[in-house]
Amino acid sequence: MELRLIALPLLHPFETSFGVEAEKHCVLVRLDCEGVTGWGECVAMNGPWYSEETTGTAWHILTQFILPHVLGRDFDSAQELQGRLARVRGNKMARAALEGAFLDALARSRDRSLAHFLGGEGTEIESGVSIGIQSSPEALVAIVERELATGYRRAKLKIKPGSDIEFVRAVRLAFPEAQLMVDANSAYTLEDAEHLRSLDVFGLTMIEQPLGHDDIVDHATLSARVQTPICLDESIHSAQDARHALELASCRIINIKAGRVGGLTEAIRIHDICRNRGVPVWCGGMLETNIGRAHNVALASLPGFTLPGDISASERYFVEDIAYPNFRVSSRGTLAVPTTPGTGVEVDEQRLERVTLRRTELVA
Ligand code: OSB
Ligand code: MG
Repeated sequence: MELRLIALPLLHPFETSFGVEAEKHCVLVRLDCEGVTGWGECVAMNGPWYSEETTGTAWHILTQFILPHVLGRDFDSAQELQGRLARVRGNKMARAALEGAFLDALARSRDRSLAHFLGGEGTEIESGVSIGIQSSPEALVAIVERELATGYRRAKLKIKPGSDIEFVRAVRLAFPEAQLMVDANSAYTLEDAEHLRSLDVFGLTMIEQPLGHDDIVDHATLSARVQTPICLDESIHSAQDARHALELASCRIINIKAGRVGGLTEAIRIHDICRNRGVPVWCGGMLETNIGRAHNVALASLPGFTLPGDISASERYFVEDIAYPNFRVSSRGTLAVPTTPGTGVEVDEQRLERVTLRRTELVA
């Protein structure tokens, strides 16, 4: 087992209601098992702004509590692996990184693509873009124009108080027919319900996570007060959370991120719950490298992912990635699902070495 902390400069700084990211830091897990290698990417960021996990906490939990507990053992399924980790509370992103590496290795050992291994059916996925907060509505319109011209199926606009209604209005006026949505990353409270209701006139597909990062009660109240469907991201950490949110009518759509919910297995459980209830889901993103992006593409190939995901072409994110081939967007706004074994991407060891800040190895 190998753990690496890497730093990759982003092509463009990414601004959300919780801050600006200029450089992507993440922890990567490599598992060498019986002749195959699997890679997993931890989506925890540098600071605890999206969730409480960070690259530092993930490193700590993986090296102290997760990896030593599974090192040298045999597992035939991700369920068995997760069973071994049942004692570990929370730390979903750390846990998901290991499960991702394990599933990549397992799919490779069976000579199957990760997508097929997970039950994916599609040969391509619908791709959307997530656009950070810009300095002016005009600047935002210019970026949306470029992205839609590339072919992306929908544009997600990051919003926060002071950078919301006028920005959305400008984009909607410029692109009357485009599939648009917004993501507030918990920047509002229930007191802003009337304000958020003024978004209803723009025909947005959804408002993502307007209220508290851990809330599902106020979201239910808000959901009843606005016409635009509410989508939850930050608040959903498990299949149980998803079930609770749907029972309370806190949301009508769920953004699924394997990292946020403890791995692909739990992500698929949420997919299944939503599919049974006719609730649409889509695959979120966390500015992943091609390793995490490939895991997302595999997940998004499952049949319940009926809305375009935040899985865009590799070249939107980094000057140079650490795994290849890059994901490219077709003129129809889709990404091809790899058919080669595992995730379908291979790590460029030299490139990886150059961006590594920290490395450790555990040998059975
Ligand atoms: O809320 O969906 C989010 C990136 C980092 C943290 C949280 C979020 C995001 C994105 C980016 O929206 C999606 C992408 O990877 O392109
Ligand atoms: Mg979000």
